[in-house]
Amino acid sequence: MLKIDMPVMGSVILAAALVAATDTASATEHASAAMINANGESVGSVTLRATPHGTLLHATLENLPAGAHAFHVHAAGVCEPPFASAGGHFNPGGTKHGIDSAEGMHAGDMPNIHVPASGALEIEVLNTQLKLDALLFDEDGASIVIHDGPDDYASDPAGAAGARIACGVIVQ
Ligand SMILES: [Cu+2]
Ligand SMILES: [Zn+2]
Repeated sequence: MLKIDMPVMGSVILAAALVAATDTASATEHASAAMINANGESVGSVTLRATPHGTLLHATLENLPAGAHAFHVHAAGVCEPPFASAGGHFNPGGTKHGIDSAEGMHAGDMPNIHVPASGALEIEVLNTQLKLDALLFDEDGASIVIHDGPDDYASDPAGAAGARIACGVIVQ
């Protein structure tokens, strides 16, 4: 049995090495998303930068309604109003939604943003579960989505955050 298994194991290891090489090739240090509202108007941008501890997002936003809004990474890179096209939350781990959930969270889950009366906001947030790799940049891409209401950090699958009011495709 051992004589048969050895070559099989060798090819499995080779296949794993090829997959790893492919992943490395498609990983990137920087990415960005141009954010649009449901009318197709620009509401700013988000840059994403790989760090040793996750992805640092830097959002420079304007013309948003004041108040608390959910801020997520969604699984599809398609932003056609009303942005259902962006799919669900980016969730490569197959976990449940929510920063407060013991069975969570999604890699796309992030803290709410709080827009002041001016409608403009600049923030940085570190997403320790997000990597700018081939999982994020898969065939259908990924996006950043801002919701009308805040994420309750618990309700599966999307935090009961209401309508999607802004979206941006993440591009390398
Ligand atoms: Cu969302
Ligand atoms: Zn989620």
